[in-house]
Amino acid sequence: LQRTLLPPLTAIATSTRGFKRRSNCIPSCSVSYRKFVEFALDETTLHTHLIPSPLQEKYNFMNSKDGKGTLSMLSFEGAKIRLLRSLIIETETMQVLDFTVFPKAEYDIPIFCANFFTSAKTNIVVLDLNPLHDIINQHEYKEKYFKSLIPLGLKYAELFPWGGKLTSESINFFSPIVIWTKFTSNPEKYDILYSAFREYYKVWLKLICKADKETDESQIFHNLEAQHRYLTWRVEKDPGQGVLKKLIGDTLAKDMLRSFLFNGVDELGSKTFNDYFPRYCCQEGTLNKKGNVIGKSFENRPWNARGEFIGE
Ligand code: BLA
Repeated sequence: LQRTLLPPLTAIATSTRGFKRRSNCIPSCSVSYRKFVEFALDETTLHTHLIPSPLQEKYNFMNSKDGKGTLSMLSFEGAKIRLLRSLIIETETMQVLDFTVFPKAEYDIPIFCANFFTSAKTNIVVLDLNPLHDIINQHEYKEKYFKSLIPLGLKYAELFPWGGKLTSESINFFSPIVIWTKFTSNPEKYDILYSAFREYYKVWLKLICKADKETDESQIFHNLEAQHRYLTWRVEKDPGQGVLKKLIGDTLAKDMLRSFLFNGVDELGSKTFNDYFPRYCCQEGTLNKKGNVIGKSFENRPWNARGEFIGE
């Protein structure tokens, strides 16, 4: 089935792969994130059946406003997968991958998250199995999913040094094996990033394959609310928003964030950003758009080699 779904992507790939970027090649074009998505889809369909998401019809391909860039979107659903979606942005100066898989609320497994931003100068990378529940204070959830993965995290923590300070709230959405890094463009690093992506994705697939369906209504609600909180955070605070707005304009960018990238934010719950993140509320009670009431923290990796949180 997936093969029959791939042609649009492949067609787009062939039409853009050989195009003029090649002649005025800049460092950022040494990477294409298409093979990452192709790997993930192939690997997923080895284990489970994927069907196209209803979102696919509306969100598939767009040109940027200046006509120089493309945005390619794919989305699927599966028996245990609420939404698997990817966005690839390719312009003359930048390559972006935003690939996330949201499990259904009956499963408390982490959210798979790969966000890679590549420009001529720099790469900004987040690759993680974002925990659904608090792992800093909740040992049970951490033991259940992350204990056995610490060696994997350590291997890549050495290859990809900590990317430095980040919005402090983000750390609650990251796991002890998060790869949060920045590096200057370099083909070897992309190869390592590709292996990391494949390893992390395979590990995540194992988790979802093994996961038993939750039947306790209150636990399902707890999972649902955690996913809604996550979506609410990302719709509001995703650092990629500025780039998206520049490429396709405010209205389309907003629509893409709410209805495609973080689909579910308007359906899975009714709490607002202020309900979930009251500390972000400024004095007048309106949201601080600049984003940094809490500020940036964690200059260094806040987990030790045993995967224990050592941030303040
Ligand atoms: C920067 N992206 C960042 C940073 C993080 C992330 C932590 C560092 C700056 C900061 O913390 O504000 C990513 N943050 C995440 C993720 C989660 C989170 C994945 O909380 C999940 C819970 N990045 C993208 C996309 C684009 C992008 C799609 O994922 C572009 C379309 C760009 N990210 C981007 C840019 C920066 C950035 C340009 C640097 C600019 C900045 O720091 O604001």
